[in-house]
Amino acid sequence: IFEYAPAPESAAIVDIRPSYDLFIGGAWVESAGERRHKSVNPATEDVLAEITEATAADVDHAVAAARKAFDTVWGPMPGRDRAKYLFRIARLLQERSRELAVLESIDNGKPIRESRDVDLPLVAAHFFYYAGWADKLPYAGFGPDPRPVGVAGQVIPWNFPLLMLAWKIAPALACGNTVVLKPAETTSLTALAFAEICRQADLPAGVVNIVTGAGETGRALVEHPGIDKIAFTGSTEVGRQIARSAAGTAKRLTLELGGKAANVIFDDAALDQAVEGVVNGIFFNQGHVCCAGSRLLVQESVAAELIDRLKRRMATLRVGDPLDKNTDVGAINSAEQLDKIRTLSAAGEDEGAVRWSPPCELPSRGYWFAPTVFTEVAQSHRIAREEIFGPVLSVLTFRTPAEAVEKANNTPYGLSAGIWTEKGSRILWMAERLRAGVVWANTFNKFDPAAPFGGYKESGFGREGGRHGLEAYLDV
Ligand code: TXE
Repeated sequence: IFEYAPAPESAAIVDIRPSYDLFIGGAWVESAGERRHKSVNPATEDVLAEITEATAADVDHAVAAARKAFDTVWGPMPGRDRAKYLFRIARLLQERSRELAVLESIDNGKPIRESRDVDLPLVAAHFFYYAGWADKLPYAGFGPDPRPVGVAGQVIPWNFPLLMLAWKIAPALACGNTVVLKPAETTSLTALAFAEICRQADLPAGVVNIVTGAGETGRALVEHPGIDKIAFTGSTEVGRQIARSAAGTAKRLTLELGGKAANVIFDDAALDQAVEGVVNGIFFNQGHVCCAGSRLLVQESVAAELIDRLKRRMATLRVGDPLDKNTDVGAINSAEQLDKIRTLSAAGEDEGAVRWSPPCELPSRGYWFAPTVFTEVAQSHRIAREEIFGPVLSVLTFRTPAEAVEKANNTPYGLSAGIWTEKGSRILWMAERLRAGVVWANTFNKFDPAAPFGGYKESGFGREGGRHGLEAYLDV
Protein backbone atom coordinates (compact mmCIF):
# COMPACT_ATOMS: atom_id res chain seq x y z
CA ILE A 1 0.00 0.00 0.00
CA PHE A 2 1.35 3.41 -0.95
CA GLU A 3 0.13 6.82 0.07
CA TYR A 4 -0.30 8.64 -3.20
CA ALA A 5 2.94 10.37 -4.09
CA PRO A 6 2.95 11.44 -7.72
CA ALA A 7 5.94 10.03 -9.55
CA PRO A 8 7.35 13.37 -10.72
CA GLU A 9 9.20 12.26 -13.82
CA SER A 10 6.16 10.51 -15.31
CA ALA A 11 3.59 13.15 -14.35
CA ALA A 12 5.83 15.78 -15.95
CA ILE A 13 5.59 14.27 -19.43
CA VAL A 14 1.88 14.96 -19.78
CA ASP A 15 0.54 18.31 -20.74
CA ILE A 16 -2.97 18.87 -19.39
CA ARG A 17 -4.67 22.15 -20.24
CA PRO A 18 -6.85 23.84 -17.61
CA SER A 19 -9.87 23.55 -19.88
CA TYR A 20 -10.83 21.93 -23.16
CA ASP A 21 -13.12 22.94 -26.01
CA LEU A 22 -14.71 20.60 -28.54
CA PHE A 23 -12.88 19.14 -31.53
CA ILE A 24 -15.06 19.81 -34.55
CA GLY A 25 -14.09 20.08 -38.21
CA GLY A 26 -10.38 19.71 -37.40
CA ALA A 27 -10.30 22.66 -34.98
CA TRP A 28 -10.89 23.45 -31.30
CA VAL A 29 -14.30 25.04 -31.11
CA GLU A 30 -16.03 26.77 -28.21
CA SER A 31 -19.38 25.36 -27.20
CA ALA A 32 -22.59 27.21 -28.05
CA GLY A 33 -23.49 26.69 -24.37
CA GLU A 34 -21.77 27.48 -21.09
CA ARG A 35 -21.76 24.16 -19.32
CA ARG A 36 -18.54 22.50 -18.18
CA HIS A 37 -17.69 19.87 -15.63
CA LYS A 38 -14.51 19.18 -13.68
CA SER A 39 -12.60 16.02 -14.43
CA VAL A 40 -10.75 14.67 -11.39
CA ASN A 41 -7.84 12.33 -10.78
CA PRO A 42 -9.57 9.42 -9.00
CA ALA A 43 -6.42 8.59 -7.04
CA THR A 44 -6.22 12.06 -5.44
CA GLU A 45 -9.54 13.80 -6.14
CA ASP A 46 -7.48 16.70 -7.56
CA VAL A 47 -9.13 18.57 -10.41
CA LEU A 48 -7.36 17.80 -13.70
CA ALA A 49 -9.25 19.99 -16.15
CA GLU A 50 -12.57 21.52 -17.09
CA ILE A 51 -14.42 19.60 -19.77
CA THR A 52 -17.05 21.12 -22.04
CA GLU A 53 -20.56 19.67 -22.04
CA ALA A 54 -21.53 19.79 -25.70
CA THR A 55 -25.09 20.96 -26.38
CA ALA A 56 -27.46 19.71 -29.07
CA ALA A 57 -26.34 22.67 -31.22
CA ASP A 58 -22.69 21.58 -30.83
CA VAL A 59 -23.61 18.02 -31.79
CA ASP A 60 -25.41 19.39 -34.82
CA HIS A 61 -22.28 21.33 -35.77
CA ALA A 62 -20.12 18.20 -35.38
CA VAL A 63 -22.48 16.05 -37.44
CA ALA A 64 -22.47 18.68 -40.21
CA ALA A 65 -18.65 18.70 -40.22
CA ALA A 66 -18.57 14.89 -40.34
CA ARG A 67 -21.11 14.81 -43.18
CA LYS A 68 -19.16 17.32 -45.23
CA ALA A 69 -15.93 15.37 -44.74
CA PHE A 70 -17.72 12.14 -45.68
CA ASP A 71 -19.25 13.57 -48.85
CA THR A 72 -16.26 15.53 -50.09
CA VAL A 73 -13.06 13.85 -48.93
CA TRP A 74 -13.13 10.67 -46.89
CA GLY A 75 -15.95 8.73 -48.53
CA PRO A 76 -14.59 9.16 -52.10
CA MET A 77 -10.95 8.59 -51.08
CA PRO A 78 -9.43 5.31 -52.34
CA GLY A 79 -8.88 2.77 -49.57
CA ARG A 80 -5.13 2.73 -50.10
CA ASP A 81 -4.99 6.45 -49.27
CA ARG A 82 -7.18 6.09 -46.18
CA ALA A 83 -4.78 3.35 -45.10
CA LYS A 84 -1.87 5.79 -45.17
CA TYR A 85 -3.62 8.07 -42.68
CA LEU A 86 -4.48 5.16 -40.40
CA PHE A 87 -0.90 3.87 -40.47
CA ARG A 88 0.31 7.39 -39.67
CA ILE A 89 -2.08 7.61 -36.69
CA ALA A 90 -0.92 4.18 -35.50
CA ARG A 91 2.73 5.25 -35.61
CA LEU A 92 2.00 8.52 -33.78
CA LEU A 93 0.15 6.56 -31.09
CA GLN A 94 3.24 4.37 -30.69
CA GLU A 95 5.58 7.35 -30.57
CA ARG A 96 3.46 9.08 -27.94
CA SER A 97 2.48 5.94 -26.06
CA ARG A 98 4.42 6.71 -22.89
CA GLU A 99 2.77 10.10 -22.53
CA LEU A 100 -0.67 8.70 -23.35
CA ALA A 101 -0.27 5.82 -20.88
CA VAL A 102 0.54 8.27 -18.08
CA LEU A 103 -2.40 10.48 -19.05
CA GLU A 104 -4.74 7.47 -19.11
CA SER A 105 -3.60 6.34 -15.66
CA ILE A 106 -3.99 9.83 -14.18
CA ASP A 107 -7.44 10.27 -15.67
CA ASN A 108 -8.84 6.76 -15.18
CA GLY A 109 -6.98 5.43 -12.12
CA LYS A 110 -5.65 2.28 -13.79
CA PRO A 111 -2.12 1.06 -12.97
CA ILE A 112 0.56 2.41 -15.30
CA ARG A 113 1.77 -1.16 -15.88
CA GLU A 114 -1.60 -1.90 -17.52
CA SER A 115 -1.96 1.31 -19.51
CA ARG A 116 1.67 1.00 -20.68
CA ASP A 117 1.70 -2.75 -21.43
CA VAL A 118 -1.91 -3.49 -22.38
CA ASP A 119 -4.02 -0.45 -23.32
CA LEU A 120 -1.54 1.52 -25.41
CA PRO A 121 -0.05 -1.40 -27.38
CA LEU A 122 -3.59 -2.58 -28.19
CA VAL A 123 -4.69 0.93 -29.19
CA ALA A 124 -1.88 1.18 -31.76
CA ALA A 125 -2.47 -2.45 -32.83
CA HIS A 126 -6.10 -1.69 -33.70
CA PHE A 127 -5.10 1.18 -35.96
CA PHE A 128 -2.40 -0.93 -37.65
CA TYR A 129 -4.83 -3.84 -38.07
CA TYR A 130 -7.68 -1.81 -39.58
CA ALA A 131 -5.26 0.25 -41.70
CA GLY A 132 -4.44 -3.09 -43.31
CA TRP A 133 -8.10 -3.65 -44.21
CA ALA A 134 -8.71 -0.22 -45.76
CA ASP A 135 -7.55 -1.21 -49.26
CA LYS A 136 -8.78 -4.83 -49.06
CA LEU A 137 -12.48 -4.32 -48.41
CA PRO A 138 -13.52 -5.71 -51.82
CA TYR A 139 -11.92 -9.00 -50.70
CA ALA A 140 -13.52 -9.07 -47.24
CA GLY A 141 -16.49 -11.14 -48.36
CA PHE A 142 -19.04 -8.32 -48.50
CA GLY A 143 -19.23 -8.32 -52.29
CA PRO A 144 -16.98 -6.46 -54.71
CA ASP A 145 -18.01 -2.94 -53.81
CA PRO A 146 -18.94 -2.49 -50.15
CA ARG A 147 -19.83 1.09 -49.22
CA PRO A 148 -19.30 2.99 -45.98
CA VAL A 149 -22.44 3.60 -43.94
CA GLY A 150 -21.82 7.35 -43.64
CA VAL A 151 -21.52 9.29 -40.39
CA ALA A 152 -21.08 7.14 -37.29
CA GLY A 153 -22.04 8.34 -33.79
CA GLN A 154 -19.95 6.57 -31.17
CA VAL A 155 -20.50 6.65 -27.40
CA ILE A 156 -17.86 5.05 -25.17
CA PRO A 157 -17.37 4.31 -21.45
CA TRP A 158 -14.65 5.16 -18.94
CA ASN A 159 -13.03 1.79 -18.25
CA PHE A 160 -10.72 1.68 -21.31
CA PRO A 161 -11.05 5.24 -22.64
CA LEU A 162 -8.46 5.19 -25.41
CA LEU A 163 -8.87 1.51 -26.26
CA MET A 164 -12.65 1.85 -26.69
CA LEU A 165 -11.97 4.86 -28.91
CA ALA A 166 -9.63 2.72 -31.03
CA TRP A 167 -12.17 -0.14 -31.23
CA LYS A 168 -14.71 2.34 -32.59
CA ILE A 169 -12.74 4.80 -34.71
CA ALA A 170 -10.24 2.50 -36.46
CA PRO A 171 -12.76 0.21 -38.27
CA ALA A 172 -15.13 3.10 -38.99
CA LEU A 173 -12.40 5.12 -40.71
CA ALA A 174 -10.95 2.13 -42.53
CA CYS A 175 -14.34 1.57 -44.19
CA GLY A 176 -14.63 5.22 -45.25
CA ASN A 177 -17.01 6.52 -42.59
CA THR A 178 -16.52 9.72 -40.64
CA VAL A 179 -17.23 9.86 -36.91
CA VAL A 180 -18.54 11.95 -34.06
CA LEU A 181 -17.34 10.35 -30.83
CA LYS A 182 -18.43 11.11 -27.29
CA PRO A 183 -16.04 9.95 -24.56
CA ALA A 184 -17.28 9.25 -21.03
CA GLU A 185 -17.60 12.30 -18.79
CA THR A 186 -15.01 11.14 -16.22
CA THR A 187 -12.36 10.16 -18.79
CA SER A 188 -12.23 12.56 -21.72
CA LEU A 189 -8.55 13.53 -21.63
CA THR A 190 -7.05 10.84 -23.85
CA ALA A 191 -9.79 11.28 -26.45
CA LEU A 192 -8.92 14.98 -26.52
CA ALA A 193 -5.22 14.08 -26.85
CA PHE A 194 -6.22 11.80 -29.73
CA ALA A 195 -7.79 14.82 -31.45
CA GLU A 196 -4.32 16.41 -31.46
CA ILE A 197 -2.90 13.22 -32.98
CA CYS A 198 -5.45 13.48 -35.79
CA ARG A 199 -4.14 16.98 -36.47
CA GLN A 200 -0.53 15.80 -36.33
CA ALA A 201 -1.43 13.08 -38.85
CA ASP A 202 -2.99 15.72 -41.14
CA LEU A 203 -6.24 13.78 -41.13
CA PRO A 204 -8.69 15.79 -43.25
CA ALA A 205 -10.86 18.14 -41.17
CA GLY A 206 -14.15 16.65 -40.00
CA VAL A 207 -13.21 12.97 -40.37
CA VAL A 208 -12.93 12.65 -36.58
CA ASN A 209 -14.94 14.91 -34.28
CA ILE A 210 -14.82 14.68 -30.48
CA VAL A 211 -17.76 16.06 -28.50
CA THR A 212 -17.38 15.82 -24.73
CA GLY A 213 -20.24 15.77 -22.24
CA ALA A 214 -22.49 13.46 -20.27
CA GLY A 215 -25.66 11.48 -21.06
CA GLU A 216 -27.46 14.50 -22.50
CA THR A 217 -24.77 14.96 -25.15
CA GLY A 218 -24.90 11.24 -25.87
CA ARG A 219 -28.67 11.40 -26.29
CA ALA A 220 -28.39 14.33 -28.73
CA LEU A 221 -25.98 12.26 -30.79
CA VAL A 222 -28.17 9.14 -30.76
CA GLU A 223 -31.28 11.09 -31.77
CA HIS A 224 -29.60 13.19 -34.45
CA PRO A 225 -31.19 12.52 -37.86
CA GLY A 226 -27.85 13.14 -39.62
CA ILE A 227 -26.20 10.12 -37.99
CA ASP A 228 -26.35 6.85 -39.94
CA LYS A 229 -25.11 4.42 -37.34
CA ILE A 230 -24.63 4.32 -33.57
CA ALA A 231 -21.99 2.24 -31.81
CA PHE A 232 -22.29 2.14 -28.03
CA THR A 233 -20.33 0.50 -25.23
CA GLY A 234 -21.63 0.98 -21.71
CA SER A 235 -24.26 -0.17 -19.26
CA THR A 236 -27.15 -2.42 -20.27
CA GLU A 237 -29.59 0.15 -18.88
CA VAL A 238 -28.32 2.96 -21.10
CA GLY A 239 -28.06 0.48 -24.00
CA ARG A 240 -31.81 -0.09 -23.72
CA GLN A 241 -32.49 3.66 -23.73
CA ILE A 242 -30.29 4.06 -26.78
CA ALA A 243 -32.07 1.26 -28.63
CA ARG A 244 -35.35 3.07 -28.00
CA SER A 245 -34.01 6.49 -29.08
CA ALA A 246 -32.27 5.11 -32.17
CA ALA A 247 -35.52 3.42 -33.24
CA GLY A 248 -37.01 6.88 -33.86
CA THR A 249 -34.73 7.40 -36.85
CA ALA A 250 -34.19 3.68 -37.67
CA LYS A 251 -30.45 3.95 -37.28
CA ARG A 252 -28.14 0.99 -37.49
CA LEU A 253 -26.96 0.05 -34.04
CA THR A 254 -24.35 -2.05 -32.28
CA LEU A 255 -24.39 -2.42 -28.49
CA GLU A 256 -21.66 -3.79 -26.27
CA LEU A 257 -23.13 -3.89 -22.77
CA GLY A 258 -22.57 -5.44 -19.36
CA GLY A 259 -21.48 -8.92 -18.30
CA LYS A 260 -21.31 -11.38 -15.44
CA ALA A 261 -18.80 -13.85 -16.77
CA ALA A 262 -18.17 -17.28 -15.28
CA ASN A 263 -14.57 -18.41 -14.91
CA VAL A 264 -14.95 -22.21 -14.64
CA ILE A 265 -12.22 -24.28 -12.97
CA PHE A 266 -12.22 -28.09 -13.20
CA ASP A 267 -10.40 -30.35 -10.76
CA ASP A 268 -7.81 -31.36 -13.36
CA ALA A 269 -6.74 -27.75 -14.07
CA ALA A 270 -3.23 -26.52 -13.35
CA LEU A 271 -4.32 -24.75 -10.17
CA ASP A 272 -1.60 -22.12 -9.84
CA GLN A 273 -2.09 -21.12 -13.46
CA ALA A 274 -5.85 -21.01 -12.86
CA VAL A 275 -5.34 -18.77 -9.81
CA GLU A 276 -3.40 -16.34 -12.01
CA GLY A 277 -6.29 -16.42 -14.48
CA VAL A 278 -8.82 -15.71 -11.73
CA VAL A 279 -6.73 -12.80 -10.40
CA ASN A 280 -6.32 -11.39 -13.90
CA GLY A 281 -10.02 -12.01 -14.60
CA ILE A 282 -11.34 -9.92 -11.74
CA PHE A 283 -8.58 -7.58 -10.50
CA PHE A 284 -7.24 -6.38 -13.88
CA ASN A 285 -8.31 -2.74 -14.29
CA GLN A 286 -9.92 -2.87 -10.78
CA GLY A 287 -12.56 -5.18 -12.25
CA HIS A 288 -13.88 -2.31 -14.40
CA VAL A 289 -14.09 -4.73 -17.31
CA CYS A 290 -17.28 -5.73 -19.13
CA CYS A 291 -15.92 -9.26 -19.66
CA ALA A 292 -14.45 -9.56 -16.12
CA GLY A 293 -14.49 -13.07 -14.67
CA SER A 294 -16.68 -11.92 -11.80
CA ARG A 295 -18.19 -15.34 -11.00
CA LEU A 296 -15.71 -18.05 -10.14
CA LEU A 297 -17.24 -21.52 -10.67
CA VAL A 298 -14.95 -24.10 -9.11
CA GLN A 299 -15.40 -27.87 -9.00
CA GLU A 300 -16.27 -28.90 -5.45
CA SER A 301 -13.39 -31.35 -5.00
CA VAL A 302 -10.74 -28.61 -5.46
CA ALA A 303 -12.71 -25.63 -4.12
CA ALA A 304 -11.10 -25.44 -0.67
CA GLU A 305 -7.57 -25.79 -2.08
CA LEU A 306 -8.18 -23.25 -4.83
CA ILE A 307 -9.73 -20.65 -2.52
CA ASP A 308 -6.81 -21.04 -0.14
CA ARG A 309 -4.27 -20.47 -2.95
CA LEU A 310 -6.34 -17.56 -4.27
CA LYS A 311 -6.38 -15.80 -0.91
CA ARG A 312 -2.61 -16.21 -0.56
CA ARG A 313 -2.16 -14.71 -4.02
CA MET A 314 -4.57 -11.85 -3.27
CA ALA A 315 -2.49 -10.97 -0.21
CA THR A 316 0.42 -10.13 -2.56
CA LEU A 317 -1.56 -7.62 -4.67
CA ARG A 318 -0.33 -4.06 -4.27
CA VAL A 319 -3.09 -1.46 -4.20
CA GLY A 320 -2.23 2.19 -4.62
CA ASP A 321 -0.66 4.94 -6.73
CA PRO A 322 -1.58 4.22 -10.37
CA LEU A 323 1.67 5.83 -11.53
CA ASP A 324 3.85 3.47 -9.48
CA LYS A 325 5.15 0.72 -11.74
CA ASN A 326 4.72 -1.86 -8.94
CA THR A 327 1.01 -1.22 -8.47
CA ASP A 328 -1.35 -4.10 -9.33
CA VAL A 329 -4.70 -2.51 -8.44
CA GLY A 330 -5.30 1.20 -8.94
CA ALA A 331 -8.10 3.62 -8.03
CA ILE A 332 -11.83 3.17 -8.63
CA ASN A 333 -12.79 5.52 -11.44
CA SER A 334 -15.38 7.67 -9.67
CA ALA A 335 -17.19 8.26 -6.38
CA GLU A 336 -20.40 6.95 -8.02
CA GLN A 337 -18.76 3.71 -9.07
CA LEU A 338 -17.24 3.28 -5.59
CA ASP A 339 -20.72 3.71 -4.10
CA LYS A 340 -22.12 1.05 -6.39
CA ILE A 341 -19.35 -1.42 -5.45
CA ARG A 342 -19.89 -0.72 -1.74
CA THR A 343 -23.66 -1.14 -2.03
CA LEU A 344 -23.44 -4.47 -3.83
CA SER A 345 -20.74 -5.76 -1.46
CA ALA A 346 -22.92 -4.85 1.53
CA ALA A 347 -25.80 -6.71 -0.14
CA GLY A 348 -23.53 -9.76 -0.41
CA GLU A 349 -22.95 -9.74 3.34
CA ASP A 350 -26.63 -9.08 4.11
CA GLU A 351 -27.68 -12.02 1.95
CA GLY A 352 -25.34 -14.37 3.81
CA ALA A 353 -22.20 -14.68 1.67
CA VAL A 354 -18.82 -14.63 3.44
CA ARG A 355 -16.60 -11.66 2.61
CA TRP A 356 -12.79 -11.69 2.69
CA SER A 357 -10.12 -9.14 1.75
CA PRO A 358 -6.41 -9.26 2.51
CA PRO A 359 -5.27 -6.79 5.19
CA CYS A 360 -5.13 -3.62 3.17
CA GLU A 361 -4.70 -0.04 4.32
CA LEU A 362 -6.13 2.16 1.60
CA PRO A 363 -4.86 5.69 0.81
CA SER A 364 -6.79 8.39 2.65
CA ARG A 365 -7.65 10.45 -0.45
CA GLY A 366 -9.14 9.21 -3.67
CA TYR A 367 -11.52 6.34 -4.46
CA TRP A 368 -10.30 2.92 -3.37
CA PHE A 369 -11.66 -0.55 -2.82
CA ALA A 370 -9.64 -3.52 -1.55
CA PRO A 371 -9.57 -6.74 -3.61
CA THR A 372 -12.46 -8.79 -2.25
CA VAL A 373 -13.69 -12.37 -2.55
CA PHE A 374 -17.08 -13.70 -1.46
CA THR A 375 -17.53 -17.41 -0.68
CA GLU A 376 -20.75 -19.25 0.25
CA VAL A 377 -22.46 -17.40 -2.61
CA ALA A 378 -25.86 -18.61 -3.85
CA GLN A 379 -27.05 -18.09 -7.41
CA SER A 380 -29.92 -15.95 -6.12
CA HIS A 381 -27.61 -13.43 -4.41
CA ARG A 382 -27.31 -10.02 -6.00
CA ILE A 383 -23.50 -10.40 -6.10
CA ALA A 384 -24.00 -13.49 -8.29
CA ARG A 385 -26.46 -11.80 -10.64
CA GLU A 386 -25.62 -8.11 -10.98
CA GLU A 387 -22.59 -6.56 -12.62
CA ILE A 388 -20.51 -5.04 -9.81
CA PHE A 389 -17.81 -3.60 -12.09
CA GLY A 390 -15.23 -3.58 -9.32
CA PRO A 391 -12.55 -5.81 -7.73
CA VAL A 392 -15.10 -8.16 -6.19
CA LEU A 393 -15.24 -11.90 -6.93
CA SER A 394 -18.17 -14.22 -6.14
CA VAL A 395 -17.32 -17.91 -5.73
CA LEU A 396 -19.81 -20.69 -6.52
CA THR A 397 -19.15 -24.42 -6.80
CA PHE A 398 -20.32 -27.24 -9.08
CA ARG A 399 -19.95 -31.04 -9.29
CA THR A 400 -20.41 -32.01 -12.96
CA PRO A 401 -19.65 -30.31 -16.29
CA ALA A 402 -23.40 -30.14 -16.99
CA GLU A 403 -23.95 -28.28 -13.72
CA ALA A 404 -21.09 -25.91 -14.60
CA VAL A 405 -22.74 -25.08 -17.93
CA GLU A 406 -26.11 -24.57 -16.31
CA LYS A 407 -24.74 -22.22 -13.65
CA ALA A 408 -22.48 -20.35 -16.07
CA ASN A 409 -25.44 -19.69 -18.37
CA ASN A 410 -27.76 -18.73 -15.51
CA THR A 411 -27.44 -14.98 -16.14
CA PRO A 412 -29.14 -12.46 -18.39
CA TYR A 413 -25.68 -11.59 -19.74
CA GLY A 414 -23.55 -13.45 -22.27
CA LEU A 415 -20.33 -11.62 -22.99
CA SER A 416 -17.50 -13.95 -22.00
CA ALA A 417 -16.48 -17.06 -20.06
CA GLY A 418 -13.31 -18.91 -19.06
CA ILE A 419 -12.57 -22.64 -18.81
CA TRP A 420 -9.64 -24.18 -16.95
CA THR A 421 -8.96 -27.86 -17.60
CA GLU A 422 -6.22 -30.04 -19.06
CA LYS A 423 -8.80 -31.91 -21.19
CA GLY A 424 -9.09 -30.54 -24.71
CA SER A 425 -12.32 -32.43 -25.36
CA ARG A 426 -13.91 -30.82 -22.33
CA ILE A 427 -12.91 -27.35 -23.54
CA LEU A 428 -14.73 -27.98 -26.83
CA TRP A 429 -17.75 -29.53 -25.09
CA MET A 430 -18.05 -26.53 -22.76
CA ALA A 431 -17.39 -23.88 -25.42
CA GLU A 432 -20.23 -25.25 -27.55
CA ARG A 433 -22.66 -24.94 -24.67
CA LEU A 434 -21.65 -21.65 -23.03
CA ARG A 435 -23.79 -18.78 -24.25
CA ALA A 436 -21.02 -16.20 -24.35
CA GLY A 437 -19.54 -14.19 -27.20
CA VAL A 438 -15.98 -15.00 -26.12
CA VAL A 439 -14.79 -18.19 -24.43
CA TRP A 440 -11.21 -18.32 -23.20
CA ALA A 441 -9.54 -21.64 -22.37
CA ASN A 442 -6.67 -21.74 -19.87
CA THR A 443 -6.32 -17.98 -20.16
CA PHE A 444 -8.50 -14.92 -19.55
CA ASN A 445 -8.84 -11.31 -20.75
CA LYS A 446 -6.81 -11.98 -23.88
CA PHE A 447 -7.52 -9.47 -26.63
CA ASP A 448 -6.40 -9.16 -30.22
CA PRO A 449 -7.55 -6.75 -32.92
CA ALA A 450 -8.10 -9.71 -35.28
CA ALA A 451 -10.52 -11.43 -32.87
CA PRO A 452 -14.19 -10.45 -32.91
CA PHE A 453 -15.63 -9.42 -29.53
CA GLY A 454 -19.25 -8.94 -28.46
CA GLY A 455 -22.16 -10.38 -26.57
CA TYR A 456 -25.16 -12.66 -26.50
CA LYS A 457 -28.42 -11.90 -24.69
CA GLU A 458 -28.43 -8.66 -22.63
CA SER A 459 -24.73 -8.14 -23.27
CA GLY A 460 -25.75 -6.64 -26.59
CA PHE A 461 -25.30 -7.39 -30.28
CA GLY A 462 -22.83 -6.78 -33.07
CA ARG A 463 -19.14 -7.61 -33.06
CA GLU A 464 -16.08 -5.40 -32.81
CA GLY A 465 -12.64 -6.52 -33.93
CA GLY A 466 -11.55 -8.72 -36.78
CA ARG A 467 -13.29 -8.93 -40.16
CA HIS A 468 -16.62 -9.09 -38.31
CA GLY A 469 -15.93 -5.63 -36.89
CA LEU A 470 -16.09 -4.22 -40.43
CA GLU A 471 -19.68 -5.40 -40.92
CA ALA A 472 -21.16 -2.68 -38.71
CA TYR A 473 -19.53 0.01 -40.84
CA LEU A 474 -20.32 -1.25 -44.33
CA ASP A 475 -23.38 -1.33 -46.55
CA VAL A 476 -23.58 -4.01 -49.19
O1 TXE B 1 -22.31 3.81 -17.69
P1 TXE B 1 -23.17 4.52 -18.81
P2 TXE B 1 -21.88 4.41 -16.27
C1 TXE B 1 -21.69 -0.64 -16.41
C2 TXE B 1 -21.07 -0.91 -15.07
C3 TXE B 1 -21.18 0.40 -14.38
C4 TXE B 1 -22.49 0.91 -14.90
C5 TXE B 1 -22.68 2.39 -14.83
O2 TXE B 1 -21.82 -1.89 -14.41
O3 TXE B 1 -21.22 0.28 -12.98
O4 TXE B 1 -22.50 0.49 -16.24
O5 TXE B 1 -21.60 3.07 -15.47
C6 TXE B 1 -23.13 7.75 -22.07
N1 TXE B 1 -27.72 8.39 -24.31
N2 TXE B 1 -20.72 -0.35 -17.44
O6 TXE B 1 -23.01 5.11 -15.62
O7 TXE B 1 -24.08 5.51 -18.17
C7 TXE B 1 -22.21 8.18 -20.95
O8 TXE B 1 -22.02 9.57 -20.97
C8 TXE B 1 -26.50 8.29 -24.86
C9 TXE B 1 -20.35 -1.45 -18.28
O9 TXE B 1 -20.64 5.16 -16.47
O10 TXE B 1 -23.73 3.44 -19.63
C10 TXE B 1 -20.94 7.39 -21.30
O11 TXE B 1 -20.23 8.03 -22.35
N3 TXE B 1 -25.37 8.13 -24.12
C11 TXE B 1 -19.63 -1.01 -19.48
C12 TXE B 1 -21.51 6.08 -21.82
O12 TXE B 1 -22.86 6.36 -22.18
C13 TXE B 1 -25.48 8.07 -22.79
C14 TXE B 1 -18.71 0.13 -19.35
C15 TXE B 1 -21.48 4.94 -20.80
O13 TXE B 1 -22.09 5.36 -19.62
C16 TXE B 1 -26.73 8.18 -22.16
C17 TXE B 1 -19.21 1.17 -18.48
C18 TXE B 1 -27.90 8.34 -22.98
N4 TXE B 1 -29.13 8.40 -22.47
C19 TXE B 1 -20.15 0.88 -17.55
N5 TXE B 1 -26.54 8.06 -20.81
C20 TXE B 1 -19.06 -2.04 -20.37
N6 TXE B 1 -19.88 -2.91 -20.94
O14 TXE B 1 -17.87 -2.06 -20.63
C21 TXE B 1 -25.21 7.90 -20.62
N7 TXE B 1 -24.56 7.92 -21.81
